Amino acid sequence: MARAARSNAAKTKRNSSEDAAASSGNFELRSLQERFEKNRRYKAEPELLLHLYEQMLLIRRFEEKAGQLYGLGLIGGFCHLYIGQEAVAVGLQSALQEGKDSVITGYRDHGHMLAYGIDPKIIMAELTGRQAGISKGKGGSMHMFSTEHAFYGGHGIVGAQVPLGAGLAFAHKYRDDGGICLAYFGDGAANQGQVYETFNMASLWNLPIVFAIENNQYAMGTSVKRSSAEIEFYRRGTAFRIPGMDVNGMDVLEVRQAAEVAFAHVREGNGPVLMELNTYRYRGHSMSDPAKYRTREEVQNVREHSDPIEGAKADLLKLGVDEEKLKDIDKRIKAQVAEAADFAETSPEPSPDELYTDVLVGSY
Ligand SMILES: Cc1ncc(C[n+]2csc(CCOP(=O)(O)OP(=O)(O)O)c2C)c(N)n1
Ligand SMILES: [Mg+2]
Repeated sequence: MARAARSNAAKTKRNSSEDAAASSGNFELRSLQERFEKNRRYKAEPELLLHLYEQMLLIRRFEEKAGQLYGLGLIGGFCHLYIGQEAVAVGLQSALQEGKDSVITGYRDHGHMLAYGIDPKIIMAELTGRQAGISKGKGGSMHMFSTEHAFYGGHGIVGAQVPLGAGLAFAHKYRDDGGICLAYFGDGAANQGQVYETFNMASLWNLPIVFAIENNQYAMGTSVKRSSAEIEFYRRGTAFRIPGMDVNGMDVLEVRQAAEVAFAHVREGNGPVLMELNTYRYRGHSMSDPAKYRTREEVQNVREHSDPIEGAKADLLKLGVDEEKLKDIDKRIKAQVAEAADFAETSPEPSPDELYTDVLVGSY
């Protein structure tokens, strides 16, 4: 009783216009999910679907090649592959306005760069530590960056990109440039405290940000069931009045449709949205993962029944696209990736002078 009285007293500290805003009908936790459920799949023209298919296939072939180069010792340090998750970056980023909107993610970032149409050669050159790489060969797999594309990394510290993403969203709002920020993070990162501090501030300040949780079911060797009290990650914004969306991240058209709904909401000035993209990584956490925490059958089952590329292929065939055409696309992409690997193996390493550039030194 005393507790209720205290909390009521605290509430009266708000002024009446704040109260009106807080209790207005604008906040409906399930409103976006309901809108999205009316029509879960984007109605793509065959040309667009073909384009999304090509992008997903490019990521798959690129990552397979990166895995091989790693095995040959040509890539040093960490390397986290995105195989299995392709529909997430491709579906979401296809609905962004490139250069105007900003993107930020963790260390599993090659696919997000490729989804933006960034040249595979300079991404592969980054992996092999060459001067021509997108971070001049000094960032490697986890630290890809391109201000030109408003792509702000590539972060090795789990969860760090979430508050940084809120900063980017704050800049969009402050500059009134009409952009939104798409901040990706994993199911493991979603258990960090800084994520919820960010949710609070982003919601309070009505920031134009989409929080995209790529739930690939594992954080290193720990399954979401072992680590998380609430495994419906899209509900995690509830306490902060952030509407959530539960999306099948293995279906590129479903991801695209959800993006349409979420991005429009954020662009209209309604504050953040939290999307959970349910997906799966086929490879280990990084190249050094022995994968003892799951069975081969589990992985095989997802590959056979939910593969995003096979799904898009089936849709294309239904739309009357010729199977031969799809085979030609695969050949072309394999050649493009082989060329990127050649470039990455043969282009020069950064000169020793580069040790002294892009380093922040200053007194505070
Ligand atoms: C602050 C911090 N803690 C721990 C680590 C070690 N670490 C690297 S990746 C990872 C798991 C993160 O899993 P998740 O967020 O689900 O992303 P995923 O790797 O599945 O894409 C951990 C614990 C780190 N890099 N940074
Ligand atoms: Mg994960």
